Amino acid sequence: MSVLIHRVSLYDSGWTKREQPQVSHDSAYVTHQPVAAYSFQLSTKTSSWDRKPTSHAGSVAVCRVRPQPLPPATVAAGERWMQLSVMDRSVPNPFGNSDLTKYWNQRRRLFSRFDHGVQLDDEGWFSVTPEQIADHVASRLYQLSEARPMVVLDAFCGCGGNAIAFAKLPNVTVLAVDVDRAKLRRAAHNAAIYGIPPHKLAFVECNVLFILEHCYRQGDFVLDQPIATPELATKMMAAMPPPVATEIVEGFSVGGIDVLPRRVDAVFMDPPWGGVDYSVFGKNGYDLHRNMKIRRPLVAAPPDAPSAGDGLDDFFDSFQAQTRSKSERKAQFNSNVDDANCVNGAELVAIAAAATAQHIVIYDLPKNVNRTSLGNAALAAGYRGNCKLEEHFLNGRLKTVTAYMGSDWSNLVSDIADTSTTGTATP
Ligand code: MGP
Ligand code: SAH
Repeated sequence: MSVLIHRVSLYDSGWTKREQPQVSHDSAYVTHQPVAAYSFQLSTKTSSWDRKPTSHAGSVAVCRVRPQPLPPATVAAGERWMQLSVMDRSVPNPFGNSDLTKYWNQRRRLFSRFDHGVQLDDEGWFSVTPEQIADHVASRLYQLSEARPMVVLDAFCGCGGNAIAFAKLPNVTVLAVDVDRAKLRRAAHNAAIYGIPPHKLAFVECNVLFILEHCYRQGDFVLDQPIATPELATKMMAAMPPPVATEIVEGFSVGGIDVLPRRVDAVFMDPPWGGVDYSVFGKNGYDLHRNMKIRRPLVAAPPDAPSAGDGLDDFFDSFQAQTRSKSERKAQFNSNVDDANCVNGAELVAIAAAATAQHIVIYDLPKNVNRTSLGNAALAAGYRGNCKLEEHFLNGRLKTVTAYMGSDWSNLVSDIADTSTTGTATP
């Protein structure tokens, strides 16, 4: 098993010609075209965050022509170029939580249509995939699908960054799962802002491990099939989620597993990494086996047992005081998750691979994920050959990485050998 590292350079800040035709930012949105790139316009219109008028001249709206990372070497006479940044520090973070400021300042990087009323919660702020990266990952899936109609299961939808990017693609429909209904409602609201047609995206409130382990085998829906052994049947019944209500949010269905399609073609996973402290493990130090923990569905408690809640609130509240030392943060990382009732990031690969047709699994990971732990996870899941890992550099800075499994990528081997960037993951 080799992990082929591939650098992807994306830009959402850069240089643009000053006399670029200016299009009113409202019309920029009503086109509902996939947002392939950004440019910026100064706007003194209302900030959609609180719908109060803002006088900050630096408050910009987004979505036009791709800026260049550098101005051209030769500038024609009369041409004027200006530098644009997606960052906007001119409006103070309205949340009062200083840990959010870094994400607030890059809100239009997370969603170029942020000013149209995008909604995020605390975990959403630090977890959502920046739009440029989400769009890029979606375009890779599109290449894999060879433009055939496809159903993608977004296993950890959150507030919808990736689900929206997949749903922008023609011929792709998305089933977006999360344990947290409040996040799914936000995701539906955000999808409406991007003009996603409701028939392309459905939201399911469920622990995705139940769906991956019990509802799909090699891409086919099997929940209604006979179960091989009584033990498996007992396991399945214990993990079966309680029925949940279906509601329509801005045209999108948000409900339970009753809407699962007969087939899924690919699984996309952007799980919780354990919060913002993932960086304490240092470069290449985040081990999928040791450091990532995904909670299993709670097994139904006896009727008189005290309520355990969903157990997820404290788990995701990673905005803790940063006064802890690095070693304390390392020791406490994911320490509140019961190892006995979770799967780790390596096991998750195997579970997803077994559920999907052709084992197409796309896995968003922290930039410091240990490449060997990824290779070992892929090998243990039954993959052979190569796994591609794309490193997303946004304006030259590494943000996230994405692993693509289910294809051999042998066409990449010679390219990569040329540039000596191959990381080999041997079992
Ligand atoms: P970051 O490390 O918090 O920011 O997350 P950045 O800008 O790289 O920080 P810096 O201080 O090192 O410059 C970078 C990106 O990773 C976020 O925008 C999210 O897309 C993603 N991300 C971060 N976290 C903590 C999570 C997480 O727990 N789960 C998921 N799924 N994505 C995350
Ligand atoms: N890709 C998303 C961010 C995902 S963050 C975006 O771009 O917006 C990870 C999400 O996983 C969180 O919303 C969390 O509620 C959800 N989650 C955590 N454990 C889960 C589980 N076992 N099943 C389904 N969702 C889960």
